[in-house]
Amino acid sequence: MRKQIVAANWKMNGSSELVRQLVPAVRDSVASLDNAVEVVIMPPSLFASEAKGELAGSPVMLGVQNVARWQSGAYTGELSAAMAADIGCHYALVGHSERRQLFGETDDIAAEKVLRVLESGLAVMLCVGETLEEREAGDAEAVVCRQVEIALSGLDSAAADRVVVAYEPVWAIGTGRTATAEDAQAMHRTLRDRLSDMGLPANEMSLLYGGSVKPDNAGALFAQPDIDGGLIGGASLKADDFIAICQAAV
Ligand code: G2H
Repeated sequence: MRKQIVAANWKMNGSSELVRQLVPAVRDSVASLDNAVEVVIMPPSLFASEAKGELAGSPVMLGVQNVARWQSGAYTGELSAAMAADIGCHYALVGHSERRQLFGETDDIAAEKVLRVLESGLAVMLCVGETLEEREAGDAEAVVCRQVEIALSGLDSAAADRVVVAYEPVWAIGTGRTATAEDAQAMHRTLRDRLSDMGLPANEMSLLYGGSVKPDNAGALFAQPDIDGGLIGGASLKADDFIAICQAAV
């Protein structure tokens, strides 16, 4: 049985007040899910310690949305994977399309970050996904497979149990457009086959879908055989919506 995972990516949203409101609400609601779903909250890093405090004793996990590709040193403004591990995070996102598009992160940089995350003892949530132009050109599968191959090229298969891949078609992010459950399933199947070709234990690895997941489409997406949960942006900022999405993954 693969782990079902629902992760909240707050992006650059929220405040201390939102941490105090939303994190306890999620913590208390998912307690009734009996660990059937691994729930992860990734607030802005400045609020991670405060969120960790709210999660004391809870199985809800904490993550960061980005890490540096270096371990430590003179990199003003950067935060390392080791620092995230130090304050009790379990996960780090790598390769989100907003990092790729707005901050010039390449597949090679994503590969370096994957290694830093795994060296620090954290689990990595690697994001991949094609743009609309790439999909319309018929290149979606090739793009997504290239992204995963390069980013995971240094991966020792023994660490695969700390690797989650999130397929997030760029055209579906924050747009209200979601891939159909069938299209998303097809890409997840392709990804799983490619991970297997890479010598990884693909059938044991959780693959998430992300891109405008909402309470009303989560059930159909999560019912697909190769979709093991979701990475949730906008809807993770509303407690009721996020909790409903977590419940849809049971
Ligand atoms: C995709 C997703 C979370 P949203 O970026 O990573 O955001 O659900 O707002 O499309």
